[in-house]
Amino acid sequence: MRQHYFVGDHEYFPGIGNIPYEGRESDNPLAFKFYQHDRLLGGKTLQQHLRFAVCYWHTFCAKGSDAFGADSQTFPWDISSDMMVCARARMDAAFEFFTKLGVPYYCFHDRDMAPEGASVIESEQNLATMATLAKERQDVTGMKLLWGTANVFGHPRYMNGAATNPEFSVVTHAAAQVKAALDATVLLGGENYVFWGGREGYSTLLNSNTRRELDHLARFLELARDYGRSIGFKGNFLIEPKPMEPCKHQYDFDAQTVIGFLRHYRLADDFKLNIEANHATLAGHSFAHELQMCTDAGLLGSIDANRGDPQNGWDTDQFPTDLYDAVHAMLVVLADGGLNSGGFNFDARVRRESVDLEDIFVAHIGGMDTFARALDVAYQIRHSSDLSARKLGRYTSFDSGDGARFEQGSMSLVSLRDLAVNEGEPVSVSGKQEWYENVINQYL
Ligand code: XUL
Ligand code: CO
Repeated sequence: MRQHYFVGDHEYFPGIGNIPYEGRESDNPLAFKFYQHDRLLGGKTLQQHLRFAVCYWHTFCAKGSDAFGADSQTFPWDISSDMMVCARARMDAAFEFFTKLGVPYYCFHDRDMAPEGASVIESEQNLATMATLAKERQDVTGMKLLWGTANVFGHPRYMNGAATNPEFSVVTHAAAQVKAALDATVLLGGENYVFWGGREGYSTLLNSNTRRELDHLARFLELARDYGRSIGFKGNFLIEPKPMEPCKHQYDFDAQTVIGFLRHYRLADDFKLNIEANHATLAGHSFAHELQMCTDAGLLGSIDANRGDPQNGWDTDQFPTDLYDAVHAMLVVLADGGLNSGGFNFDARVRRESVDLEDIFVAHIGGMDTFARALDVAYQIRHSSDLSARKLGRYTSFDSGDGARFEQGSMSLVSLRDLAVNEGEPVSVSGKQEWYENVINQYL
């Protein structure tokens, strides 16, 4: 039986124990119906396939406020006007939650874990203190850090950007935060380090030199990489694309934009991408499309698992429950050989109206069950249906003869033209989209 953890005699989630696997027949809202962490599938346990992570920010910091209303949720770890006292209590609650839920990983921003101080030095000390405490908790529980990051978008000093701010003194503050967050990530054995460029974009071209700002962003990332490597960070640096919100236009718009940026600035050896489902849909793409663009480039780093709302045009960060969407995502992940050093981080929050602490458990259980089930379905589709073979079969005309020579680059435009003349009109070949779609439903 796995051990859950709480400090002293203070339990933040009383009445909730380790979340068990009870199978599909169970009516228990606090049990997994599909996620059985030690079940083997294709030589790996579900835990190894899915590498779930809980995020610190939505789960232990966000309290249900929106643009029109104040916090709707109260947390028992907000116990003092001294923010460091709250930070310690929040960390105890977080590790109790992680271990009761049974996830192997968590993720954090500097400011989720430790409050900003009155100076750079005080902020650094706050984070170092909390990271040391987190290290102790990790050692006791076996919890691991999937990634750390710095919140260089929330403070008003970043309103015109962090690394892309037109004012150099703001860039230096972003650097101070990223340095401290890298120090904490390395101390905690973080497997990745994320950059989400919340304010790295512009509101109007009238006041923005986009070329200079992009150069500054690349230079900043280069310096962060060099510092990270100098202190022993061996993991991937990850960029998390998002097209808009908070900026009208963000420089890390979508996967292909980021891949082009990384290659242009020669950063693609150290940086990969962290794909978030709701960011994909905001960019007008599907979640699976963004994952596919990354795997095509060999640059899929990790995943922020959530979903948007089809009727809303903003980042609602809901827990993923759409099985159909999750199956499409898992097909791409499995075709890429799995997540490697990435994971499924629930960058998601319960709704403003979900005010019971239990709701946080229920939400994560739902997300984990969704991906566990999607993994199973996608695995069966890959191994029992002939979907992959038929997809491969669509391209056989490039496997030999002139098609193969074209792929190898040994044909000219004129020789292609001559073949068109000689062979006449091609026979039309069905794309069979409906057949492919029916296979998904057959296995769901
Ligand atoms: C914002 C978002 C962030 C990043 C980390 O939309 O997704 O929480 O994941 O900064
Ligand atoms: Co995210």
